[in-house]
Amino acid sequence: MGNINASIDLRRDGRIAIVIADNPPVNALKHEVRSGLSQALRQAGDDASVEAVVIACAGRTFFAGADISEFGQPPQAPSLGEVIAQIEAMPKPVVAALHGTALGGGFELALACHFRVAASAARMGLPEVKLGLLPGAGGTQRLPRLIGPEKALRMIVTGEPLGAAQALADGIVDEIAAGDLNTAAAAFGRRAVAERRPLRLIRDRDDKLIGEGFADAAATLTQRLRGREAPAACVEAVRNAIVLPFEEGLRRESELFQKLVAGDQSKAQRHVFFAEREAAKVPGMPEGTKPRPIARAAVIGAGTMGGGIAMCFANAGIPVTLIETGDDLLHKGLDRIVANYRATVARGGLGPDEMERRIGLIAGAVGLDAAAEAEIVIEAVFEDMNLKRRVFAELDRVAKPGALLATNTSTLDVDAIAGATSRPQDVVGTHFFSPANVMRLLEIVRGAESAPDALATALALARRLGKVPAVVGVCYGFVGNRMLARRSVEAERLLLEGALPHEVEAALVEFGLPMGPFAMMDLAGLDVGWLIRKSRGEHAVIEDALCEAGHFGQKTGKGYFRYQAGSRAPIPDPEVERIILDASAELGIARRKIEPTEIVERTIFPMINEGARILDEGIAARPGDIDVIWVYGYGWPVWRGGPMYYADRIGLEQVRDRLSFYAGRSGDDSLRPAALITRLVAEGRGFAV
Ligand code: T1G
Repeated sequence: MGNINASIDLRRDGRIAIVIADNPPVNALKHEVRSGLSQALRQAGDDASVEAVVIACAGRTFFAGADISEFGQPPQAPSLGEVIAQIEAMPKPVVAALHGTALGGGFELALACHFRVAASAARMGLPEVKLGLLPGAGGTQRLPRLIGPEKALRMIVTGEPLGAAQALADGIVDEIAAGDLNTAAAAFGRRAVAERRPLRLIRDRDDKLIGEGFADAAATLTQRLRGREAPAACVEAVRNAIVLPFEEGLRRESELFQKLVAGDQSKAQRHVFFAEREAAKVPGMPEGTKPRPIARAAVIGAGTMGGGIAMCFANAGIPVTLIETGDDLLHKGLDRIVANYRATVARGGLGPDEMERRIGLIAGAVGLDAAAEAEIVIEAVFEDMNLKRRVFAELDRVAKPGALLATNTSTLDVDAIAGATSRPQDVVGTHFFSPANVMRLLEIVRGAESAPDALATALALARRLGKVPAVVGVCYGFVGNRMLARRSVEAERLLLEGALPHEVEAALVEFGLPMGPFAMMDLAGLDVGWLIRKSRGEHAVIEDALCEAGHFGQKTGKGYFRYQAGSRAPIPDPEVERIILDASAELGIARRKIEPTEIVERTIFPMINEGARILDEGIAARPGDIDVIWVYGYGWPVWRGGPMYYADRIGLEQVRDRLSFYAGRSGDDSLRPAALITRLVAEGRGFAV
């Protein structure tokens, strides 16, 4: 409880006024915080005994930005812009004391202060673009004036924060606090007064506003951000800083911001922001459930997935043992890891010393006994139930009591795997996505007997590995792959009825996916699915024919597309088109022109339909969990919010009616609208509303 209002306290350190905000958990700049700040600044400004002011925050971080949950609500004064104008009008030095993550509006507020003192571990940045926005409180006009347009644009378009040391080097902060932050900030204020340092505002600087190289930097930074509105708006706003007077640039920034905040893309990205945080909360998890400690890990299987998972542990500083059945396979796996790290270093994504440190955390071993010391063991062997059960039966013998036993299966029954042990309460699924050291999603599978603290341990581990967790129940393919299977069936049908692989790809890439079903299967390898179909007695007319013709995908240089050596660019293949036309003819199907709209509907609506079944069965707890799985695991465009959010946006009635139409035309009952969709439409509701 502050003395200005519930969130703001005004204290004194001699002749220094210290304004302290306290709005846990991240000091979001909600209305109460802004009005309390405004009052405190007025008070400190009017008090002749105050010679300088420090703005600081209690808790784990300086202001982490505007309160995202206030967006779309009626604006309440003072706005952040008004508080910032008040700071700039202060007749005495204002020093921002930065700790934790000074982000968005919080960092913009700091840029309006005369000086910035940071804790050594502080990070600062403008991540608004990740919410489909741009910095709306002057960041696009002040930051370029401080560090130059190119550097500013990089921070704004990537949304990535800077560490305190780099911020000092770039002249963003004036000092790194040696001891207590607020004390250092107050001392800095005192020195500024004593040395009569000019109260120079960033808004008045233009010596760094050089436009040379800006256009190239903008093109490079935005080339991979196809379909998104916010990056282009960021470029326009920063360009304005170069060509327009400050106030005009500020006015334009605000116009661009208002347009984006009211737009569909930002609403979708804000949905994903909150859904991602909700997904980490497991309904029914007993209050106070503590995760088990993990100091050491083991990974069984040094294949592509096993190697990537081992890198996740090393990247997080956790020692890991990679275990194989023989030296050859082990060294092949370790060599692949070293090659991956070397490639990252070559791209400038990692320093050579840091690479050596991480490689040093990965040990290799032959035989499961090497897993005896680990607090977590992740099995990543070939996708075969008997093999996995054998591994778990052996792990049950060697792993220490209380170790978390996890399987990286992407489809199989986790309860059946757990059943091979005497400790099913310690078994969960941890489904990583390829490449495991890159993809951010971790689908955590809750077995029928998984203990709450086993789940809590997997969730806490996901955070340590920098993954976005989503907890799902046991069923074939869990959430993501189960929905994907529906898309694959329709994708094959589209080819039989008249579409060609490049047309399906084009429609889904235009929709915003990084690639369509066929390029994705070529990347994963068609032989994997072929073997699984054979083991389940299932058939895919065209894909089976391609496999029989040796078209296994990128690994054989040909799949649904052809690939030139060293390139992943899919090239239409006349041989594939011949196989497709022959298959249609054999089935007596009269081919027809299929429009992109139909391609999108027929590949996405069946997934939404399956998502509804998954929700109804309780395999996923919330529609937002499904959205998070698709955004972080399958490249669903974040600015479309996820398949379930998308369904609500276009209207469930539309989805229901199109599904009914396609079910009727194809005779495939699995396309009939799921019971949940029918129910929600009848109640005039959507998945989330
Ligand atoms: N507004 C509202 N709630 C927020 C919030 C925010 N800015 N940031 C976090 N929360 C909630 C979050 O939902 C969760 O709630 C809890 O705080 C802990 O968050 C004008 C327009 C700061 C790095 O984009 O990146 O300023 O689930 O689990 O992992 O230009 O939160 O507990 O109920 O994420 O330690 C710009 C967003 C806003 C930063 C901390 N700022 N936040 O990570 O905790 S736009 C951002 C983060 C803006 C101006 C513009 C992270 C974090 P709950 P958490 P964390």
